[in-house]
Amino acid sequence: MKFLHLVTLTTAALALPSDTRSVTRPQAKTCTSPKVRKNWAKATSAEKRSYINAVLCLTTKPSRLRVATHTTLYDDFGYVHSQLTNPQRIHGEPVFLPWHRYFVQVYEDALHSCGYTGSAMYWDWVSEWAAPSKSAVWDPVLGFGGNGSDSADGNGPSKLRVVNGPFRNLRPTYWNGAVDPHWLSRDWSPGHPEDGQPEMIGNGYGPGIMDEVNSWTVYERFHPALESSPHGAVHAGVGGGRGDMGPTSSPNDPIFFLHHTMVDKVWWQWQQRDPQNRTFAYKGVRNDGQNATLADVMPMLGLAADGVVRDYMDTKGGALCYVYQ
Ligand SMILES: *[C@@H]1O[C@H](CO)[C@@H](O)[C@H](O)[C@H]1NC(C)=O
Ligand SMILES: *[C@@H]1O[C@H](CO)[C@@H](O)[C@H](O)[C@H]1NC(C)=O
Ligand SMILES: *[C@@H]1O[C@H](CO)[C@@H](O)[C@H](O)[C@H]1NC(C)=O
Ligand SMILES: [Cu+2]
Repeated sequence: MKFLHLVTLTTAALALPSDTRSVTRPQAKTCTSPKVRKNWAKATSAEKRSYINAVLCLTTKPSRLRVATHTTLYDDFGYVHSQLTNPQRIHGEPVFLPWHRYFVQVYEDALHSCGYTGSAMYWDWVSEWAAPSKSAVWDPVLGFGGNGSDSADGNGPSKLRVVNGPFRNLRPTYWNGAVDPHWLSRDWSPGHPEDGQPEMIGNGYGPGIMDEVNSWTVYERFHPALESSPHGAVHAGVGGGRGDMGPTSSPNDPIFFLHHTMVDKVWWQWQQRDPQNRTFAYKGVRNDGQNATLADVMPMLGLAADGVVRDYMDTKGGALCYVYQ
């Protein structure tokens, strides 16, 4: 099964902020005490509370992009991801992994500006594939709330509002590329036991698929395997057709960042299995037909400085300083 990109863009692009700014390369620095990224399920209550409060705080900070009125720093993430998907510049090509690695770091830095002192955290969907709906990440108090509801909820039938948890009153501005304020939505894919398919497309990110993904020894085969299933299956399993994790504005759902931190962890583990060969392994064909290189620029549209791929390959060098637990 392939779950490539889920929803085609139909909405008109908003005005694109200037894309001609210069790129800032990080100062060469040594990473002596890397931050440790944790599994949400194993974090303390205090860590979870602090993370959740910082996410809510992002909705009170001014937008860095100011492309539409009444948007916040929270909305900037969905906007940037959406704009870079239409036309497609960050999926289905080698930059998928380093771009999302950088994006998660930009988000972690934004959480720090909101008082959070910890590191990005991940949802370990590999070990929870058989019953993903039971994961600690969906806890209504110390988590992200659960499935959306199709009862009258103020969103209309096209989006299923999340009605519990700390984000039940979260109101993202964008849906795909359009201004369309709505309540945070999820539409967990139901299981189909008759087809042997568990809830939330769990078999798309279970150990069988992961063995296959991890069996690739070169980046140009490993990257597309990781991007389709598990990555795409988790988006589709959580977002369904009527949830924020489906469309190109998927960073609207705060679980996006725990999902992408896990994607990053899978890549990191693959790099760690042969650091000499794999830390800077980066190859494949870009969507513009050119060969990818470590000098490729990763746009952030003003949310942060544009980055250079080379600076985001090693999590303990270049612009980064973290490891996974
Ligand atoms: C999520 O909620 C929707 C709407 O009620 C429902 O159709 C779907 O089966 C639910 N998914 C799961 C996995 O419970
Ligand atoms: C790196 O890859 C090459 C070619 O695939 C292989 O011959 C070599 O043994 C690998 N190096 C290490 C340290 O595994
Ligand atoms: C990409 O690299 C391959 C060799 O790895 C080469 O054969 C091909 O011509 C290059 N393509 C472009 C568009 O430069
Ligand atoms: Cu993405």
